[in-house]
Amino acid sequence: MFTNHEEQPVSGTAHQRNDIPGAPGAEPPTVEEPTSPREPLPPKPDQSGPATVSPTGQPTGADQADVAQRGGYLTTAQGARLYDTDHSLKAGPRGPVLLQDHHLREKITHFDHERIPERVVHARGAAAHGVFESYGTAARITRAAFLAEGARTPVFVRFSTVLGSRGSADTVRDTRGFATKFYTDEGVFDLVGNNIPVFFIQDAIKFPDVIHAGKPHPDREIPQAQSAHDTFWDFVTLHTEATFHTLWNMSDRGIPRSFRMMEGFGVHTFRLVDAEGATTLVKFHWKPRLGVHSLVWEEAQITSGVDPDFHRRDLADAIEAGAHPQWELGVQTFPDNEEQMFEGIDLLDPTKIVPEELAPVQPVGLLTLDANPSNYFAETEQVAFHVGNLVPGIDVTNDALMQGRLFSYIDTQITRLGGPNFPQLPINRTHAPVNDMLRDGMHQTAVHRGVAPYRPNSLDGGCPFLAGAGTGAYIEAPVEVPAARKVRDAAASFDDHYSQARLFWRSMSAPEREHIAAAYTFELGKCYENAIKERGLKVLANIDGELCRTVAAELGLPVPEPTVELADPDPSPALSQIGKQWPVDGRVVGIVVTDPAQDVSEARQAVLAAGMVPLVIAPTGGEGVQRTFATARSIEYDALVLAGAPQPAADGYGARDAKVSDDAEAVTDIDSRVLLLVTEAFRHGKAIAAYGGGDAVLEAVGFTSADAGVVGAAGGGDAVEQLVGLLRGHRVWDRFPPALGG
Ligand code: HDD
Repeated sequence: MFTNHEEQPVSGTAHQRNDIPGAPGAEPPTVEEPTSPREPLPPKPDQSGPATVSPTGQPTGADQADVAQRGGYLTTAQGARLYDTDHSLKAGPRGPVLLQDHHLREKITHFDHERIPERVVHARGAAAHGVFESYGTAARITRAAFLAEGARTPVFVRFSTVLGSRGSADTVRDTRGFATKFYTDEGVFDLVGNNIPVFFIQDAIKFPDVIHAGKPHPDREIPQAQSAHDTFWDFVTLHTEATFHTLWNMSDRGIPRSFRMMEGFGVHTFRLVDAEGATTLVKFHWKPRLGVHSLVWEEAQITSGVDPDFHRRDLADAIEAGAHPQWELGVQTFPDNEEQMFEGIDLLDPTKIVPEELAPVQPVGLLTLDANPSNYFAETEQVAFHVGNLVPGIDVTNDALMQGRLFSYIDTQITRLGGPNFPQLPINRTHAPVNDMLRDGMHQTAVHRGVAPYRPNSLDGGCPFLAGAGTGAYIEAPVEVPAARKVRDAAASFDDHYSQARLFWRSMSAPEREHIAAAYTFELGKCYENAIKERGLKVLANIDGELCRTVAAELGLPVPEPTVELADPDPSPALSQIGKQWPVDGRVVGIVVTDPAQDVSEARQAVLAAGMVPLVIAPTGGEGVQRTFATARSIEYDALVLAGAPQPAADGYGARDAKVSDDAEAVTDIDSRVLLLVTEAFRHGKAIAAYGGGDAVLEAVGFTSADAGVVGAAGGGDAVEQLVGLLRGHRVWDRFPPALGG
């Protein structure tokens, strides 16, 4: 049998390239799109990269827009115009491909090298551009120019998970990275923090070990992006300094609702230096304007399958919609005394917090993320953070974790970004003039002038000269180092691995405690080795007896005795996420209609007026419909409006087909996907409002307006008004059973 293609005439003349545009005999294009070549639109203001100065501080003369995607015609990398990019150059249409096809070779060779190694940790991330506006309140303790009153500094922020590969899911249980690059006039300052204020380990020398334990097992490379496996729990139960960080991971902080709703922490204690050289120790905090909110575990798991890009999409959508996320930067301040302790807490131990009730967080500026990256690879993937990127007025301390980081970040980029010139990549370029004596190397893009990259010299006019304190030099704080013997050891205070974990537990509300116990039960329950589960319970016994008993009962294992004396520290209310009221900006409200043509403009307008996002969910697509019963899943919505009486279910989606309920009488007529949507939303503590017959759906699954967070409404506007009140508390917490000390 012949294919259509084989039936085509294959005579030489017919196949001479007379389809080359403009060639003699060329046919006019038969398709309407694309139209004639035209200049592409200029980049949007938010899409231009950071200022393009060369590493010598000179304008490069080649703005990014000048070298990428310019002009209407396709070209080679060398700028030669192309007439075809879909066919290899062959000896006849059915003949072998010719080695001389330079376009083919250029195209495939470049493609073969498109990927770079992913980050060894924090591989999966999303980022945004923004601006940091300083209040000036930190100016009394630091000379950093970007913290002076009214200073505005461009920033780039990358959020990430730690353990998963680049292609893993967003909503896994993990620590989140929160790394901020401030392009200050005095050089780049990077605040490379996390959404958890403490770390697993106290000394950087253990970092490879904790990461080897957390990453997938080396034999089968499973599980991906999970801590629920033997090697992770083996490590954190043998290195009990990890207890506090692990407790944060098992709490709701390990599954944030959104990057926009996470706190950020610099973790280490930093040293700020004022204009006179006086020093203050500080811990940095980012406080989200929208509050700190989390998913519930089942929601996080479903999301990993339904929308693995959930956090990435949420951040980009919010920024595109103009709902620019904001955080206040704040500092806790401590006197820089010889002990570097505050109220008995060792400030050099990165596994310890200082409760906010002891040292309030003082706001020093506002971060607003207002522009999405134009190109994921160029910006989000190639951005290189480094704890050692400091500016005058901000210095490091002797925290052994921080000290190791000062080496690691610059080193890792050599492998990841292919050489030492990664600071020249557009996203990494400082906005301050650069005048270094670093030369050559892979991917050098600067054309350095002069002959004397050394100093002093007599050939390049003596340049460059050294700056001093009066001319903006970065001068390390002249801190005394007490006489000491070289040791591989840590201070005795580093041995306390439990008291702050207990403080955290005691600060949690009842539903938060229940979630923590469930998380330990799940994670330890996923381990194969009983010895690891038993060791995990021993750690829990040293945090709280009730927590330990609850998890032990679920695991079917005996309850161990604590090995330390359990003190009763005062709770720190600031650690709990529940009980406050927050803005509802950017929250997503699903409006379920039973007919795509149904008018829900009142409800939509009310949602928009409240600064939230309405998504209309209908049985099928249609004008004004954003989701259908086939594409909607509860995890996407913070609240639901059931607008209108249900219609008979489509074939195959009756509740009986889906086994939603045994009560076939009541539910056979309603689409099982809607019933699933509502039952999941209810189980996840989401507010639900019904009007215009929508309460029939509630009845079918056994809910009424007597249930917490379920409201009957007079119409769309009323429904949304009631939902807003409920959404301010994030979830309907009364639906979660009071447990564990509640
Ligand atoms: Fe790290 C990346 C945060 C300890 C070594 N780290 C990385 C990122 C964040 C953090 C947010 C992603 C940056 C980005 O978006 O590109 N890391 C932390 C925090 C720590 C910490 C808050 C403890 C307080 N890290 C830490 C130690 C070491 C590293 C102790 C090594 C000794 N971290 C790295 C790294 C990474 C990294 C291997 C991977 C990719 C990169 O640096 O650029 O160098």
